[in-house]
Amino acid sequence: MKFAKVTIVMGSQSDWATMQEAIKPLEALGVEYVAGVVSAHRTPQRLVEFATRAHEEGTEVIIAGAGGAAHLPGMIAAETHLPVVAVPVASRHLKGMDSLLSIVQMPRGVAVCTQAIGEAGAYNAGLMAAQMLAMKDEALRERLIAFRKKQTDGVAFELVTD
Ligand code: RP5
Repeated sequence: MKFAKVTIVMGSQSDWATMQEAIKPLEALGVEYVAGVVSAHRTPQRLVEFATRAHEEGTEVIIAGAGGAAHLPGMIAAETHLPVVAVPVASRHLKGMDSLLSIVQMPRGVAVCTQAIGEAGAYNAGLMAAQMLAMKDEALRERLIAFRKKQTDGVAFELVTD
């Protein structure tokens, strides 16, 4: 089991196609990360070990993605005080509505920071994790501000027409 400042976990190897979007902003902003598989249902003891060790192992933000009966983010949040940024992975039959509703309807007192379904949600999870770390990391904050400015500057007003 590996840990980094941002530790990304997902319910299955099959989630990686979606969850790999999370590493794009982290790499662009120079944030250390690691990614692995923790399943709420198939590896419940790994989930408890991961969530209870994460803080002492140096993790500051957890990104957790899962699909279907997506209990991973909420169960991790139940076992740690660290912020958990959640990604509902699109499922085959219900297109991720099951994942979203499983993740977002947390009971009062245990919070997760739920993103959009799918790749944009995974990307934004990486961005949100960087924003959280930037609150106490001035150099990262400067890179984040420059990153956002570049994005803004890249949106042209005029439409490209023939
Ligand atoms: C969930 O079941 C995983 O997060 C994944 O989105 C979904 C399907 O997993 P596999 O059957 O592809 O391993 O637990």
